[in-house]
Amino acid sequence: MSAPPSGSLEQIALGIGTLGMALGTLAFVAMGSGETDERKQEFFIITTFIAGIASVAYFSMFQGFGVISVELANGTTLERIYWARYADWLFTTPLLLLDLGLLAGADRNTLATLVGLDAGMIVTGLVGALATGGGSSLSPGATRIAWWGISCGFFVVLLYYLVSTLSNLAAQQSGDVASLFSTLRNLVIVLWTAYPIVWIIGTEGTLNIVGLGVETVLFMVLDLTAKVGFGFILLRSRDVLDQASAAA
Ligand code: RET
Repeated sequence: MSAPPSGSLEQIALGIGTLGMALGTLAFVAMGSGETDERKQEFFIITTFIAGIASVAYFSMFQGFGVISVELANGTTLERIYWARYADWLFTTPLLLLDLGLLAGADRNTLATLVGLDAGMIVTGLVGALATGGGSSLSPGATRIAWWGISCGFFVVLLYYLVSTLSNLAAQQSGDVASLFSTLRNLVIVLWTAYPIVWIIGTEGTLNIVGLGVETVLFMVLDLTAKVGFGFILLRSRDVLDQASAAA
């Protein structure tokens, strides 16, 4: 627990994030309310939870909960590290992959592999965000960057699964499903790749090329697009979801 966000840019970004996620959640509830097909309901339920979890995470960060100061072994203090992001991502990124996996018609093993790689990526990213470098032969900065590298390792394998196994499965689906899958997969590849970049150039990576205000804005825009934008593209395509669930 810590003080509420100090800078106004940080505060505004977290406020917009909270509102955007809450509106997204309500919109997805409304879009799914008339749905009677159980298979199609899965997509609505998963996507609503993605936005719902993020609304709560953003509201907590907006209120100053979920942020911690990290004292590095060299005496520098990183005043505000938002650990709440990782709590959000730990649940929501596997759910996003579940949406994509169900669309592609993936089996349990493929889904479990994707979720496992994803959890590895988020948890090692969290370790990097909290690492002090104490007890390490590396400098604090290098220690944190090493964890970033490990997390990126999980991410690269995850991307490989998306473009190979999952894309091959999706290619066996109807033309509409395959094309919706590739739109969403490309969106995921581009947006998700931006996260490690923002992390490393922001406060977590200790490079401090961008300050916390700008970093918070960038994560907010990415989070809204990767969750609410992704959700709208997926859920507005009802007839395509019909075909996806008919094939499952
Ligand atoms: C971290 C740590 C550094 C290395 C890597 C990361 C990847 C994070 C990703 C997050 C995606 C979040 C999404 C949220 C949705 O709203 C954890 C920043 C590789 C890919 C999609």
